[in-house]
Amino acid sequence: MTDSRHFHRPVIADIVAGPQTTHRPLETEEVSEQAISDEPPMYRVLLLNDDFTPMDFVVQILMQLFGMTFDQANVVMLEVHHNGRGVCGEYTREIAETRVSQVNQIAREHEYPLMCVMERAE
Ligand code: TYC
Repeated sequence: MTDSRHFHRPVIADIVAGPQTTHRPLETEEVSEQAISDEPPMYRVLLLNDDFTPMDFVVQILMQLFGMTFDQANVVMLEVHHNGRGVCGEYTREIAETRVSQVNQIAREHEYPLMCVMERAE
């Protein structure tokens, strides 16, 4: 004759607590170590201030090359104008390099000294 009290039957509390292992489900905001190491390094693309490039030109660059709205572009342009530098966006290395080249090439074609650079993000 079997005494069922000696066997552990799952009860509601067990189901709510989940499996008692060292692993637990990730919270929605968490990212696993594996996922982080799989991500490519990111680079910030920055515009630098100068005294000669027209504000309108900078705004057009931010809209055309960085997909900003007119309002977003004005915020970033004024950030650069007042603080010396501002972030256009964060990209993987090749995309960041392409954006930097495009900005610098267009600026040179218009004979403006506008400078665009990139740096590793975090
Ligand atoms: N300082 C420039 C001016 O007064 C405007 C400017 C803004 C230039 C941003 C470069 O990245 C820049 N005309």
